[in-house]
Amino acid sequence: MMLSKFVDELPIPPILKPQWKDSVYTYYEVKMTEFKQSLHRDLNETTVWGYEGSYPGPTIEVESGEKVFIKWMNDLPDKHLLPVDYTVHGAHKDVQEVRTVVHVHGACVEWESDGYPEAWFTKGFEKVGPFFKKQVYQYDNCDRASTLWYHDHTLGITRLNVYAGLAGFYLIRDPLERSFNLPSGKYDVPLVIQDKTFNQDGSLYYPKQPQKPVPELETSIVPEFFGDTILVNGKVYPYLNVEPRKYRFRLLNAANSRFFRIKLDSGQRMYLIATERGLMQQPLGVNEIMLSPAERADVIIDFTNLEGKHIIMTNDAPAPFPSGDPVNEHTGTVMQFRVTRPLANVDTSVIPAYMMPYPLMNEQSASKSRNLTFTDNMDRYGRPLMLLDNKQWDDPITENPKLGSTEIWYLINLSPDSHPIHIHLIDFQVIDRRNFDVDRYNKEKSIHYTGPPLPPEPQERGWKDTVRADPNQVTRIIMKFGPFTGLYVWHCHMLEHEDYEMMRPFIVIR
Ligand SMILES: [Cu+2]
Repeated sequence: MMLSKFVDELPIPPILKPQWKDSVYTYYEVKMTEFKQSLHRDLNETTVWGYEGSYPGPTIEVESGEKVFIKWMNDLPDKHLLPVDYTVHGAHKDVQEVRTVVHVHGACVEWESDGYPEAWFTKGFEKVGPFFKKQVYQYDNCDRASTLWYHDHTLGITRLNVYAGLAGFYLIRDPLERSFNLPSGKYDVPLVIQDKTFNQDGSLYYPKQPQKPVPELETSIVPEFFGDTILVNGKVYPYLNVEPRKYRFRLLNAANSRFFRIKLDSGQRMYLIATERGLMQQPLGVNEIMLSPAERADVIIDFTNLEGKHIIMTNDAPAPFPSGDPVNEHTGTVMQFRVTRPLANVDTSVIPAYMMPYPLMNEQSASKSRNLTFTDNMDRYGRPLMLLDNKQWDDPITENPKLGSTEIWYLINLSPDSHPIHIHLIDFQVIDRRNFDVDRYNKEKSIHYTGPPLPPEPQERGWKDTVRADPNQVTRIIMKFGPFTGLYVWHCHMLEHEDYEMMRPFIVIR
């Protein structure tokens, strides 16, 4: 379906209001429901799932260190909006079809409140998963100012729940960030970028069958899902009227599997100020920004002296990345900025010269290194099955870092696709990437490098929680485990991979 571009204004998700807030703690209630929402002028209203009646969900804004309690509630119908695949772990015929659990991506949080995939709950908490511990989650927000997001994380149906609309922003602010006089208020705009495909009637399309259908089963797991239409903040190719001044945009890739490589067609630079988990040492002028699923980047775009100009944000990342199909005019377009608003006030915001130190973690401080492979296998129906360390979700836990210890993980990608790897609880630094001999690894189970270590890309020189592990490379990351012990997960953030075994539990032990 061809939908006109730039005919709907960019929606800005509302800021969630707490039920209670005092100097000790803040309490929110968030209900998940099904409703209809207009995603494009020429499209019938689309049935979606959202939080508090909004897709994307309302933005949760907290202060670093604020004690926040959230009661996430499921008030969704009993029947899933999208085709559930009963052959996938956690989604078998004998469990309720509509299950939810919420993970705040990037949160430093106790494990009982992290949204463990088997801590799911149904409508009214009638049924709960085997790892469900509590109804009200507690967030200590021990992180620095950063752009986090919340989304569904239920075992075996995350791809469907997120695609249906269950995602929103969770922003942490702090005094240091405020001290820089960055563009703020209405000039600080979150942009969640996703891809979807629509049926003629405006409903969401998600493939029901893989290429080789399984006659006795209704299946929907596909190697990756790529939509043919791009949405920002839940609108198809929106436009935003801007003033001739600086804006801060928080870019989030919340697509199921699509990577975005973002550019502006004006050729102008964007000033990257923050990676996923905080401000960078100094802003970095870039012409493009690579965002694999779940990665974020905070940028300042300066529209000063561009009165009357229309600027298009574009994407040119192949799907699957890096060697899949090139984009077309639809998947290569994201949104438009129109510099049409008069300047309301003199723009006193700044692009700071220096923000905060980024001390590199010392490799010698690591007490353990782990070799973790990503492999491409096949299931009994002939469908691709990607595994981490050749293990499935239900295999015994093998990653058991000690509280307070530092580890280096060697992400050894033996598959042809790039995989965005996310580790819960902690933030990490990318040490390097290095080409290696995949065939030799498969034979000898040892790494033989074929090139020098490549430093992380400039846009990756900051605290992160999701990293692109490219094919034929070993990507090394370093992190310190804490401040909580308990059961967490690490996984590929391509949701079709995550839902089909490319996820593993890990436990932080004392
Ligand atoms: Cu993957």
